[in-house]
Amino acid sequence: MEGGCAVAEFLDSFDVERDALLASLDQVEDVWSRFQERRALEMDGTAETDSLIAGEFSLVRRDLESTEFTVGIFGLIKRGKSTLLNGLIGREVSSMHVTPETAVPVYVSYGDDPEAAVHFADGTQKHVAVEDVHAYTSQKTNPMNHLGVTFVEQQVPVGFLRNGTRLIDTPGLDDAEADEVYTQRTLQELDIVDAGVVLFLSPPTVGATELGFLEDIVARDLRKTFLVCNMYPQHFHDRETREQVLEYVGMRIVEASQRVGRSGEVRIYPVCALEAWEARKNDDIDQWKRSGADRLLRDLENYLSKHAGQDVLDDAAERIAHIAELARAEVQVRQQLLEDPEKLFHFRQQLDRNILDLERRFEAAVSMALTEVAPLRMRIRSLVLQPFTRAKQDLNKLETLEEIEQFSSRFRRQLEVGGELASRQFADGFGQIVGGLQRQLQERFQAVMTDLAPNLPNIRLSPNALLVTPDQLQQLHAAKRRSEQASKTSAVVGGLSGGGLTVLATGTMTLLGPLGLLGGALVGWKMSNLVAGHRSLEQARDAIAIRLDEIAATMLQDVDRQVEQAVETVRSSVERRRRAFAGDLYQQFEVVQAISERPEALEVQRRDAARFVDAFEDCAREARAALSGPLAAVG
Ligand SMILES: Nc1nc2c(ncn2[C@@H]2O[C@H](COP(=O)(O)OP(=O)(O)OP(=O)(O)O)[C@@H](O)[C@H]2O)c(=O)[nH]1
Ligand SMILES: [Mg+2]
Repeated sequence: MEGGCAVAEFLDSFDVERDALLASLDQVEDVWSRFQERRALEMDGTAETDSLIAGEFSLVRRDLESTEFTVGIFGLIKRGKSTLLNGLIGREVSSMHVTPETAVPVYVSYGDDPEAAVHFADGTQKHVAVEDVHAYTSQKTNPMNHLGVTFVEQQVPVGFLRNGTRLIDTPGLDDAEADEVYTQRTLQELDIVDAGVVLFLSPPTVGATELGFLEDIVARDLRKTFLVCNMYPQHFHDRETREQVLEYVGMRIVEASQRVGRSGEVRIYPVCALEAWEARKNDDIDQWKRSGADRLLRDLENYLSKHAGQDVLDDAAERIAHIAELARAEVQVRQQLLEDPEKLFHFRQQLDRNILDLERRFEAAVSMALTEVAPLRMRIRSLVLQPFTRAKQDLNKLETLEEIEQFSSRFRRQLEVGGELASRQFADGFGQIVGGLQRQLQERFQAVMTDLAPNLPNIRLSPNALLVTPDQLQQLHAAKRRSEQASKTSAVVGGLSGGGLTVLATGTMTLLGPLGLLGGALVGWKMSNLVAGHRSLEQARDAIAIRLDEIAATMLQDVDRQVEQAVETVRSSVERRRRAFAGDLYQQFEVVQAISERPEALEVQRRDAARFVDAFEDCAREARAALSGPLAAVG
């Protein structure tokens, strides 16, 4: 049933806006390629330079086309998370049961045909039939996750997921198998998802665990948190009882937020997840509305399109306008030269000087920025080492081989989680360093352009333009895949892709790879072999202590290697950008020189340049105007 059809309204408007932006991107690209064709004709056989503008086209297109909004569903065990997810989707994508059920995170996103893949801790994945997914996600068939699954991914043809919304069901936070580090890690996901749905149970008590959990939740971003009081029918349909329950729960939440010093509006949605699920099965729209899921879904959609979605659109519109302005500036350089070809010689000398200067300044900026990498590397190294220090202390307290075995599986998880935290901190830290570098380079770039043609309007490059070339896009994609895998692998619930993308979009292509995965896998097979091979407790302990050191050393080597790679990527991309920039300019000069040698062509070319300047100006205006359409009316 399309109980979600009313819901799709917001997404439609997002899609309309996105299509409008893609159309205006096409337009700029079209004008640009006509301009390039001209240039190619004039240049007669000169290899095309690697233009800043061409690189930007593919980046903006990618960011617009691959939008992803992640909504995580969180809560203590048996709060009806899976039932709510299934209700929202209208299919049984996650199994439900009265006893602890969800053993691993379940990701659901859009696909024309239903499809499922299971991802394992060793980095492998396996495609399975959608009907067989529960064999991996259920506590019954995969108790204590002995299959080593990190998450399960499903694609379903459900309309409202089509714009890239991804839902994540998570195991209960207080799952007996989970330890503190695991729970903290899940809670951190709340910082990364675009929106979080947090479930509480209605029968009117909020226990100490739930209250503690609540404080952790409300200490975070309240705006994107949708608190759901999942009600059993007896409360749900008796209006007075329902209000009392809501008031009670509401008061506990307000108190909790006061304790952690948070203020702001707290929204609580009374929902009956079971009823929502049944409404979907029975295709009963009235029941669906009564269940409260209707309102929750609408508000969620509304929130996503107004915040996460609007950010994506605004950013793209601005970047498209910038590309058009950059192109216009490039034609304007040519226009000015055509006006007075006598100046060409003078300009060229000036450029020679400026380029040399630029080269020196770029190099200085890069070296300065990269000195900040050393302290960051130290921080990451100590983060990676933390679990080892604790593990060595714990090891001495273990009394039996069984305990050692349990210890090894717990340690493995801690390592995965710790590794993932390290990756994320590295991405943040490195992103800041690169961001600072970009700002400096941009100023240099602008200074050269202004020196060269003082009458040009300010040229602003999007932050990507200086550091990323089209052939680096591949690296970028590889890094993104790695970072996604790293986050999904080790976390209870993934969703780094939202955060990962943001980091990458600022030009960082250097997230640490799956450290946690590496550590986890090392511990996994090395430790179990050790325990099996040693009959005495002492021997096993000693062997493990030695092995821990080995694993730590391997991980640190991996950190160093990856940090060096990151530094190298930045260095070489700055160098490439600088060369491309100079190449573009010199090419312009050559074109103009060729034209000015044929006076009869000069007039035609002047008119032509003026037309291109106008065309790019129109493009920039239209890109900005594309957003003042339907969505602005909604907001
Ligand atoms: N009566 C009633 N039962 C519900 C409601 N929501 C969920 N349930 C039932 O509660 C049980 C637990 O639901 P699940 O969806 O498996 O809960 P969960 O939070 O995913 O549980 P874990 O994954 O084990 O943490 C199931 O038997 C559901 O049918 C509700 O609103 N009313
Ligand atoms: Mg569940």
